[in-house]
Amino acid sequence: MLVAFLRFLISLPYSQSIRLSFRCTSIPASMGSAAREWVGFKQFPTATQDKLVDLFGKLKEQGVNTLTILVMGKGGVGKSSTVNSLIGERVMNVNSFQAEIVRPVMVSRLRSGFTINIIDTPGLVEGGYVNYPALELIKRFLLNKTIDVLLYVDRLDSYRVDDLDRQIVSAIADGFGKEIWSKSLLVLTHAQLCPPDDISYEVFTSRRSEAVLKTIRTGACIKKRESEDYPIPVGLVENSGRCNKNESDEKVLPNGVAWIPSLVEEIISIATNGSKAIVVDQKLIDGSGSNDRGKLLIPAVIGVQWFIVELIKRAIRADIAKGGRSL
Ligand SMILES: Nc1nc2c(ncn2[C@@H]2O[C@H](COP(=O)(O)OP(=O)(O)OP(=O)(O)O)[C@@H](O)[C@H]2O)c(=O)[nH]1
Ligand SMILES: [Mg+2]
Repeated sequence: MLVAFLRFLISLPYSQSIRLSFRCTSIPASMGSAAREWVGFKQFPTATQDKLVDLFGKLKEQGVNTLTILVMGKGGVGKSSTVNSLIGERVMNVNSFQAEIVRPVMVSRLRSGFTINIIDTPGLVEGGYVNYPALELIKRFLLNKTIDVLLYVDRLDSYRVDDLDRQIVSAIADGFGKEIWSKSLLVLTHAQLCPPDDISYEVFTSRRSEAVLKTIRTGACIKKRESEDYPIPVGLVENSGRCNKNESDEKVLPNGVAWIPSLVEEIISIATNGSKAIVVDQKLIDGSGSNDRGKLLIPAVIGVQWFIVELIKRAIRADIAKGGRSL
């Protein structure tokens, strides 16, 4: 028992170093594809196209010709499906049963001088823990890019939030600075749902949204004043081909909202909300996130471990000496 405990203690710095070296492995960041003509745009119903032309036109009036959207969230929540829905093309593979992408992918589309970049990313949870290597990959991929909007994706039809959700939010804040949350939109997929018997769709969506938003505020340590200055909007999304449609053939939610133009409107309102876009430079990548701060604690942790091991060794030696004498 004692020997096993000693082994465990001695093994800690080793396992830690494995984890760090994995995190720091430099994998060349793909720069993503160059902007192609946005053919998927024409696949949207005319009513949606008209609304989008109007929205992008307003952006261009403000001198904004490019919009870069980062999509993050746990695995399987519908990140890639949402990218496909927004682009109107099946650009990302979607899989119900396993993780589909292992590194970030940027999709760029060009329409009438306006470029939309959407960066899809691997899920941020692996084996029940925050997937720090994935987060590191995402950061490196984003080097020299500017993020206008973060879509933080989760599911509307999950009923609970737990500590892992808070940890993910916290890891994003540590990795990119908590300011990234002032550029974020909470996207809840699977929004064509039937709520439990006793509550309406509106009440269900607002309760679920508030639960996730509260977790974001706690996880990213967002102060009340900050959350009032830059409230995080919520966008409801239904990616399924079975999504109901209105008379104009637009995909609509149970509350009647045509969600694609509505989501794009929210995205644009965040991009132009007055808070600074997130510039991912080398400083931010090398930055002093909590994990990097954690690295500074490693010598202290190793020191304490060494001290404990020495104490235990001495106790064992004393024990053996005592045992020897009693024989
Ligand atoms: N009904 C419904 N299914 C959805 C929705 N969004 C995604 N799905 C399904 O959920 C599964 C996972 O979707 P993905 O888009 O691959 O999820 P992801 O977050 O990209 O997953 P990873 O890349 O593995 O992290 C697929 O079977 C999708 O068809 C939605 O809004 N409604
Ligand atoms: Mg995906």
